[in-house]
Amino acid sequence: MKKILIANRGEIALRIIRACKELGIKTVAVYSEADADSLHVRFADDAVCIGPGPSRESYLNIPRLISAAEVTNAEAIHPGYGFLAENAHFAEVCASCNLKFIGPTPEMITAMGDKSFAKDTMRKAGVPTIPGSDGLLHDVKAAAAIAAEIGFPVIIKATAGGGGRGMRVVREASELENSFRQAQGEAEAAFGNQAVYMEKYFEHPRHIEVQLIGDMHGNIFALGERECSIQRKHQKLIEESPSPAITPELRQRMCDAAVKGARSVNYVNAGTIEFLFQDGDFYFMEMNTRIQVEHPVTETVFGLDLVKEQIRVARGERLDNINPNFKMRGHAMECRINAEDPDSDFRPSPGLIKSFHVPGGPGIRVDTHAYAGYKIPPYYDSLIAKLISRGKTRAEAIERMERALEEFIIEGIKTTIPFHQKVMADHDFQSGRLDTKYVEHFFKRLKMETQTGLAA
Ligand code: MV4
Repeated sequence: MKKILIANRGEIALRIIRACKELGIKTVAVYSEADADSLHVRFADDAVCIGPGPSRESYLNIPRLISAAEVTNAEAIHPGYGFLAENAHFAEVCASCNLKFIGPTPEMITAMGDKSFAKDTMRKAGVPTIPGSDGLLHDVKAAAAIAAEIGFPVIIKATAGGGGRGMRVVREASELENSFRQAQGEAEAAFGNQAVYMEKYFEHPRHIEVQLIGDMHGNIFALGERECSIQRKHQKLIEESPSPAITPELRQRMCDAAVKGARSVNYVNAGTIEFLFQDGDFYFMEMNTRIQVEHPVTETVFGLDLVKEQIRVARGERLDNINPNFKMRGHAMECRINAEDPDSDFRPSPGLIKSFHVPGGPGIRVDTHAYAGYKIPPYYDSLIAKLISRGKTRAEAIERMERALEEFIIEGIKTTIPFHQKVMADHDFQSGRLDTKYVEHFFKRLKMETQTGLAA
């Protein structure tokens, strides 16, 4: 593999270019007209404009991406995350054009993209799943029977959904019929597929996921867990590894379950199994068939380069020859620095970055495509930097994060830095008391404090 086209933009495009450089592989950047000044265009060996046209659509234009690979003689395509990373059709087109798709097979992407089928597959492999319909719900009667069996509250999920899209919580029997029909209708409108399934609803779960990597020779490794409970509207804001909730025994069981599930589908390349964790038990939720935004957290505690490993396994190399003994050390944490105003409901804040100073020093890593003078276009997600800290202990990772957040200077736009500073100083966060309602409760507490402050 001598040349890879990167079908993405922003920090992940740079991240992939870095891995390629170290492996001696040439890179091709693609860019929309809005991204002509981007660093991925500057740092790649070749760059092809896949605009003009509305900016987001450029990176989703399969014929243009394939043409760009053909004219530059690229042999493989790395999709990054988002855009076409979990598009089975794209992976298939790549294969039919003799371009290696750096990721799992189209069949696996399709299988794991169907959330009910993925859950069935995992249950049959012996992975714990959430009690529920064990397959699709065909009518209201079936929905009522399952709900009566597992008890309210229940959640109805679109099988074509995922990542929090197409879900509906039902708290009592009287709401069931309406909710069922609404869920079906919304699923049809959003995904062109009305199929839904049902689960027992957990009120205060944590989101904990296990990183996997598999090669083409049947080797699959679990690289520990990431705690991802700090999210808002299904957008993660802070991730860390290890999770403060996970004991070595639990980690072993979770990793074993994840490997068992992945093995049952002969999984190859990087993937993640998301678990819902509550009251000491974990349950399969979804499998992501891509490299994720938060992969640096795992890289930091394992001391490896996941993007390089993705490329190596795509070349057919064996993982057991690369690193037979993956081991976790210390603690890592990631804050997503978004161009958003945390004081105004995280409203996007695109525009010109007037000054930009990146923190450094011991235990700090910053993955970013931004620089002073860079203009953040309004068309894409608002991630502008990932700030990753490492420490011997969780406390040290937090101290370094606090120090780095203070050093990070970004002028001209609003960012999530002040939010992260408040979270790092929060007692609940420091003691590891987290769940998926953390951000919501954090803002409620903040509001109460301001109100009592005003009253006094
Ligand atoms: C759930 C749940 C509670 N009970 N399923 C949201 C994203 C998608 N992967 C599944 N999600 C959830 N499924 C049951 N049975 C709560 C959520 C959920 C959630 C999960 C992980 C992280 C953040 C979340 C925020 C709201 C709801």
